[in-house]
Amino acid sequence: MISIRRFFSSLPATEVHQKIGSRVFEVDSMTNATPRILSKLDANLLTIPGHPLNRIKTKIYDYFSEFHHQDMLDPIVSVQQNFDELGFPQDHVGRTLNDSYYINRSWMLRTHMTAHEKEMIVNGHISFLMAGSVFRRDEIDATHYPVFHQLEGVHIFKGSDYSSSTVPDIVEEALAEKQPEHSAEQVRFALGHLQSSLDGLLRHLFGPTVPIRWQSCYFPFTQPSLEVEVEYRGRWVEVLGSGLLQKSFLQGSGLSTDQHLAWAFGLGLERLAMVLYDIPDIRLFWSKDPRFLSQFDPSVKDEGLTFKAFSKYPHVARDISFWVSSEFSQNSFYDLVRSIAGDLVETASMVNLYQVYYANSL
Ligand code: FA5
Ligand code: MG
Repeated sequence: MISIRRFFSSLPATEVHQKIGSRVFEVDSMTNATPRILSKLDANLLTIPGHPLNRIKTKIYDYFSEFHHQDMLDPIVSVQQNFDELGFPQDHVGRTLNDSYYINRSWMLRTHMTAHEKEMIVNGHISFLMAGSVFRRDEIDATHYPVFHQLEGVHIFKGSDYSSSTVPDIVEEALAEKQPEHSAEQVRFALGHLQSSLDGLLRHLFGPTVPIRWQSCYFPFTQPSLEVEVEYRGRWVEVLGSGLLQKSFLQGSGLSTDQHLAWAFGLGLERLAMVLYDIPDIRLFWSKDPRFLSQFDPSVKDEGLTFKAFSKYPHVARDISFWVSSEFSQNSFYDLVRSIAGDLVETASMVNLYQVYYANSL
């Protein structure tokens, strides 16, 4: 980030603009995106071959092979795109400076990939996926990081698509939430299609027997809205939000009145990767440590791949040699380590034993 000061020396030299990438933005009272957060804009973890997020993204693209996909959308969006056109009420907590990163009062770092749905639909896409980084001001712990990645999917039905179909079990209570413009049959059909697509995706990722739980929830831009949890190694993890897009949103995106049935979902890629590869801390996705990167090298096969924990302290390699007397044993060495470094040393082990004999020729 480079600050540009006013050219006119008569004005105070306060920073009124900032340059981000090739764009210059005005700074105002809403600006709260820090240089550290802005430095993450170019990270592009999704494009690193072998990285766990890249692996999951690719599996999802493979599963929805008919869908157009896009993962190079600019993470700086307008407040209009991120909130207004999706029907977020003015007092929604997501809009606050406490929760979101603003470039200024008009521009922000997207908080979800849904911000791009309208531009994709306006550009004529009917079935599409979008993956990218999203930004939320949040607490600091092993499951929260201010930048994470979402993959969003949208499918718009054509008028003829829902005349006849087999309908799997759907969340019955969601039917009661239907939009007035939709008939009960349309909602059954579209929710059935959504649920079977996502159940299929989760089985594709986690195996055919993974327990999946659907429940009603709320998003301003979908109705009914549903979220999904999967149980993996004994715990339920919320992996995605979904629903039928609001008719008003679809029409605002330039669709005709008979194209008012569409589903959408947005899932958290870190959540899926943490579960699938047994990665215990969300910060590891940003690691440049060779002990992480080597485990997710593109040459490492995906089948059965799980993360092997390593010390949170960086690896330090030192070759030390010294003379010892014949009374010195392996445990004498460990005691020496303990008395000098205390608990800072996590493990010490013998990797090699050389016995050196000296012939006394004198
Ligand atoms: C959304 O962001 C909606 N835009 C999703 C959506 C899209 C709904 C289309 C309907 C239609 P939510 O805030 O719940 O919803 O986030 C979606 C997913 O992102 C969550 O299910 C979770 O997997 C992931 N996620 C949310 N917050 C975090 C976080 N702090 N850290 C990691 N992953 C997160
Ligand atoms: Mg949620």
